[in-house]
Formats: sequence, structure tokens, C-alpha cells
Amino acid sequence: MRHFFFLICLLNMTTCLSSQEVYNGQEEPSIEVLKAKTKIIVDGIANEAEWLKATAHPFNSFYAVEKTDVRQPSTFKMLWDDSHLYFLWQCTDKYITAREKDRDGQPYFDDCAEIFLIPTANKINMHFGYEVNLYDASNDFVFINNIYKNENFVVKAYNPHFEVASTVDGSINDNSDIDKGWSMEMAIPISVFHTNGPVTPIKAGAQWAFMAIRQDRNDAEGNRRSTSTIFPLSSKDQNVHNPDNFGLMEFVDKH
Ligand SMILES: [Ca+2]
Ligand SMILES: [Ca+2]
Ligand SMILES: [Ca+2]
Repeated sequence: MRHFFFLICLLNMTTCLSSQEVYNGQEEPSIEVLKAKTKIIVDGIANEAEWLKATAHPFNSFYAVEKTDVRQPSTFKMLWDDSHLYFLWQCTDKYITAREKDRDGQPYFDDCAEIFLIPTANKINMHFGYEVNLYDASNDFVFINNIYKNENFVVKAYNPHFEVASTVDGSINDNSDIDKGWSMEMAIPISVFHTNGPVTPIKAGAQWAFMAIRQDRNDAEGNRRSTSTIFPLSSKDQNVHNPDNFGLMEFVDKH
């Protein structure tokens, strides 16, 4: 983890979904992902010109908010190129919290950035998951829904190499002061999605299904929680792992 002074950019907070796609007869939210033309340096600082061009999408669907005063704003950006997918979280946070330091532990009980990816536009019952806290501790897995008798199956031994870096403007696990926030930059090699199955190769015009999440924990002890998602969760099943709650990303190559 690297600590830098940084400014959280919350521009474009009003922009959410860039387009609506019709898929399987239903309207699906779809977000355009620009192709990066120059290199992204994974240092937690979003000062690359490519990030400035990317649209900031707000995490404005809150659930599991245990205290109504903790609905902190945050945004999400995405980019792609021929070798990687890139993700950026920029989060206002008065109470920065991090505890987990081990891989495949419970970073989701901390301030945590999460991205779930289905490598095709179909809502199949499998996704790759990446959950990373501000110690850069990752819980990464392959999640299979309803594999047998409504049980889920999670392959936590999936330990791909990927780059992640975060910046913190505040004090971790110290609620005697008010923090400003944090950001996280992630670069996932496309090779880690190598899969036999109905997979859609990443190229301009292709779509994948996904869910992005911000976990906001606000006490060094316990799990006072506020969670926000990029797509609203169905009232039928407020489960972030349910692919029916996912939206689409569309890879585009234009500037
Ligand atoms: Ca950077
Ligand atoms: Ca927090
Ligand atoms: Ca893992």
C-alpha cells in the first residue's frame, strides 16, 4: 500500500448509465468502457489522461446501511486495452478501516473495493470475484451459483496475479479524527480469465456482465456497515452474487 496525499475527484456524479441495451428481450443497463491508448501506472493515483477521459459512475444504490448517516459518496471508472482490464474506485470516507492482511481472508469486513465479472454478456451462474481492502489484501475467487441443491460453490484457490494499489487520505482505524477518503486502482490481466466455455473475447463491441461494489466499514471493532453497488439490487434477492442483479459493460474503442 502506498500513502499519498490525494484529492478525491467526484466530478460527473450525476452520470450513471451511459446507455441502455436490450438483451434477451429485457432492458439491461450497459456501461461503455473506453480503450486506454496509453499506459496506466498502477499506483493508486488516477492522474493518467486516460482516467480523466473515463466516465465516473456513482455507487448510488445503498443497502445494508446500519446507520443512516453513513452513505458516503464514491465513484467507479473502467478502462481496457489488449492486455488488461482497469478499475478505479474513488471514495469519500470519514472513517477509514482496514484489518485483514491475508489473502483469501475477509477484506469485505473492511473498507473494500469489489468487482465481479462474467466473461460474457449472458447471466451465467459463474463469475470471477476480486475483493481488495486498503492493505491490498485480496479475496479472489471463482463463484459458481446454485451448483447443487441451491448451494453455491466458491473456488478461493483461484489466486491470479494482478496489480492493485491504493492511496489513503486519513488515518486507518482511528476514529478520533475525520478522514477524507481513499482510492484504489486495479489492473487485471485478461489472461487470468482463461476459461473453456461460452466466453466472449474482449474486443471492441463485446459485452461482459459485471457488478461493482463499495464496502464501507466504519469502526475498527465490529462491522458497522454500509454497502453500495453500481447497479441496484433486486428487491427479490438483495444478493450481490446473483447474476440477475448484474449489468453489462461494453468495450468501445473511440476517443
Ligand atoms: Ca495511476
Ligand atoms: Ca469507511
Ligand atoms: Ca483466491
